Amino acid sequence: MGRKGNRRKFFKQSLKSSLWLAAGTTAVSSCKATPNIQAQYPMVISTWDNAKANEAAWKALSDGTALDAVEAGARVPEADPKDMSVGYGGRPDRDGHVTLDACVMDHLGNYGAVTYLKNIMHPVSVARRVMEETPHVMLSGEGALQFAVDQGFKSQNLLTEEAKKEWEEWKVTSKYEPKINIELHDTIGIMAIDHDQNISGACTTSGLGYKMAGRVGDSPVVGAGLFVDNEVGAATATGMGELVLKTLGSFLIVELMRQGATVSEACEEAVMRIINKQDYKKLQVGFIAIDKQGQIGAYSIQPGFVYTVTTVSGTELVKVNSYIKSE
Ligand code: SD4
Repeated sequence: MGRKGNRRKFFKQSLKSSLWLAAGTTAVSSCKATPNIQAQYPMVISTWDNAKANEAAWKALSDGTALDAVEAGARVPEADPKDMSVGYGGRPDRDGHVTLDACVMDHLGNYGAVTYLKNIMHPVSVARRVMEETPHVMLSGEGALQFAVDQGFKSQNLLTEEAKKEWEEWKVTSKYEPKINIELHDTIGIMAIDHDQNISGACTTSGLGYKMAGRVGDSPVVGAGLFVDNEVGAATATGMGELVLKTLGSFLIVELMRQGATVSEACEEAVMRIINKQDYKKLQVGFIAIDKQGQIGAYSIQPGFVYTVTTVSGTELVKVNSYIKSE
């Protein structure tokens, strides 16, 4: 059997061993504080409780690249109307418009992003097209929408009845107050290492609920919401984008790793930059990162952040240590 045949066999076995996942999402109460996972690849890791996204990514890894995997994974919450911070069903801005930010970055250092994109369910796929089909790295607003439509993406209303109802209730007081860990499906940052040990990442979000019209967060910005350096590793962020943008946490984490920090140390340092310089007390930011060998690190400001990791041994939901300890 050739290399490809061996790979397929390996993947059949690994998919089998992680099939228990397909039954549903792991309950957070059963998640572990320390993962049973040795540094290894292939692997998929995503922010929050995103087992279904990881499953889709893992499947895509069987005969695709890390880039195929992260795109496939990110598309799952984008299409899920129940996930109210990503894609279809996402919370709108103050004016009732769902506006989406997303990016992808591959092992060659290529990057593509869309910001403030309306009416397209899969911004992550549009971001990939920006990367692959244009001479640019980022398209925004009307231009991004026009490009998506030209590329064959369907334009549709993304505001679900449920999100609209919540927004109308919010309008009664119009109190702008981001909630910590508002739900366990949140912005997804997803990273994968494929069989060739190449790393890619993606990040996709509808941003902060009831944000100002025109607001763009960290998620589509290279070095803030996501950064991949195939020689070293990758990092992605979730939470209050303004804090991440002011400290460029994902780039910082990868660069610290390049200079010798462990993945965990680098994540902790990125959170400490926020703690030391910003008003963080009522806000959440969480980082997850991997190195080239598949070693995982994560850290957050507030308790309650989790990540989901999938390897040949299956999928685990893992609790992240935080600067502020739970009571
Ligand atoms: C943003 N970072 O737009 C995103 C939102 C998010 O968990 O990650 N929420 O600021």
